[in-house]
Amino acid sequence: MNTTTNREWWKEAAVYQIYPRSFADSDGDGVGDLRGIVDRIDYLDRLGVDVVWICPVYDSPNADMGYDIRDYRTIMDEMGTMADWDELLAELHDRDMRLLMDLVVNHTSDEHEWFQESRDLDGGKDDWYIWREGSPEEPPNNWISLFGGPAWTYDEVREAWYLHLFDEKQPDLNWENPDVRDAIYDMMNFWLEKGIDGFRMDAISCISKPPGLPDADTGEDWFDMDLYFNGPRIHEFMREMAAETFENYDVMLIGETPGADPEEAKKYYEDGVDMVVHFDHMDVTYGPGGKWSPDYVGMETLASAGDDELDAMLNTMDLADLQAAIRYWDEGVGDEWNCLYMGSHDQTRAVSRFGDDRQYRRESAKLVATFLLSQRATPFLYQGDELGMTNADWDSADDIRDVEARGQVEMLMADHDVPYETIAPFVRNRSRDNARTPMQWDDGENAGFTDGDPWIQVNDNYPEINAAEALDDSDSIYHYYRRLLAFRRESDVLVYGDTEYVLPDETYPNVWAHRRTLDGESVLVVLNWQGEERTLDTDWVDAPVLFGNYAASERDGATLRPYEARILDRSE
Ligand code: TEU
Repeated sequence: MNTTTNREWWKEAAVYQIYPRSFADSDGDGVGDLRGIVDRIDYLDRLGVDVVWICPVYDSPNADMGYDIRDYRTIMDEMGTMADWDELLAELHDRDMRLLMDLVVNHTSDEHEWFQESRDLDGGKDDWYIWREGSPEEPPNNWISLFGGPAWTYDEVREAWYLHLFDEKQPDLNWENPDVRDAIYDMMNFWLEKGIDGFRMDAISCISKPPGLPDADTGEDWFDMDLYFNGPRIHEFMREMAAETFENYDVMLIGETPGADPEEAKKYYEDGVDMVVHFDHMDVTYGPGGKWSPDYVGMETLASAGDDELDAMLNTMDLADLQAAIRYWDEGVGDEWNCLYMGSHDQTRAVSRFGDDRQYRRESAKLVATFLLSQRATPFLYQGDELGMTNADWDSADDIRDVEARGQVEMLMADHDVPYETIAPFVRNRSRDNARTPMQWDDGENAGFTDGDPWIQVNDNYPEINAAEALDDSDSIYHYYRRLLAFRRESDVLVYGDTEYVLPDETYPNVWAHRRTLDGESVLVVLNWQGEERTLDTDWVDAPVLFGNYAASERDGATLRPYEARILDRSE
């Protein structure tokens, strides 16, 4: 049973994720920057978040928008200078807020000097990446990249293959080599010494590779990537990293661990990681075949159906599956801790995916907020979700900036022999670019994001959906998040309480309910996850409402309005 005896600041905290490139541009080059964040800290402070995680701002050629690092100790020119970064940290700390940096150490950019030295056999770093000799016609094994296409590229300079689990411009580091590990630990200590409050460890479950790099199991339309994750030396590496780096600091550590289940997660916790990022609740909205398989909808339907219909088809969700995923992780980690997010820079927009971004945008975004902030997990808010920002239309393939989406779109067009227009609705519901359109600050040009040409298109709906409008409107999604964050901060039961899962069931397949209980206090969270009213025949639905997304005057006893969310007082 949970009690508050295991109190930790990072369990009570709310994290706000910033994608710096798309947050705020202070110098008119069309790319968001550190000074842009500094200028907006009060906005975050007012919202009531405690921790800010910024996606990579290190020097990078931006093949994967900063996740391909050229120099770990230098700030990317477009983002500003180290002095700007120092100021950001100081300004956050002044407000008792903390800063997490992204740690990308499974791979570097191919333009990193380590890789340049490694591809040159006289460079002294032969063994810093994962190289294999062989015919340029035949890759060393059958692995495919997580972004699609082969996981190997033949390097003409060294005349050998190198492994990249992600893009070809992201060669994987060879963690078997102790010199590599030392160089990484050194770099981590550089940032820890600068006073950061933790790391979000990118794709950290990928760093240990299986000996001999055997072929993966594969069939006609499936490919098993299990071999890529949680390799045989992963926990040895993590423990060594802990001892050499973060164990010596009071920091928050979040492991992004694709391929981990709760049992595996517990091993990361033993290594010193505080929480892991899991993906099961995201996967529930995809059809059979996974994220980039449109076969269950079919090309003809994609080409002919209307937007509303397609958005619904491409975001199918059985609420019972969502609950199974949440429960699996909540119960699976036992007394340990989870984090939870409904959107990120790698996902589509939360309201478009889990709500209804057309008819019930405001109500459903607030329902998603209530869901996120009422679980036993540290909540991660993604920039713009507090405004109910939505997915965008991607009318032309030239507008796509994301390396994953670009590759997948090319493959889909070639495999199905269709023009881009046929795939466009799929891009609207899958591409990571949806989360990367510029933050909508006001209804001015480029949504107030930049005075220059934005590096990625601005969502057309900024005249209606923007921060200025939201701040002025006490009933906005922003203010709902703000009030709910304040409510959660004061509520031990919402942070630490045990969870009991109540609905959905056969009678109420689209109603979510869960109870949180702690030391005799009890709340019941009920969410009418549909665009229709639903009357509940229970003895609890009209209990006193502690928090809700409809005004008291709009509430109707046992009848829940479309996307209504209530937190009910059920203490004895
Ligand atoms: O993502 C790692 C990861 O697991 C991705 O494959 C993720 O599942 C995918 O983006 C979903 O479409 C991290 C970063 O979050 C991502 O932005 C980077 O592209 C990736 O690592 C490579 O560094």
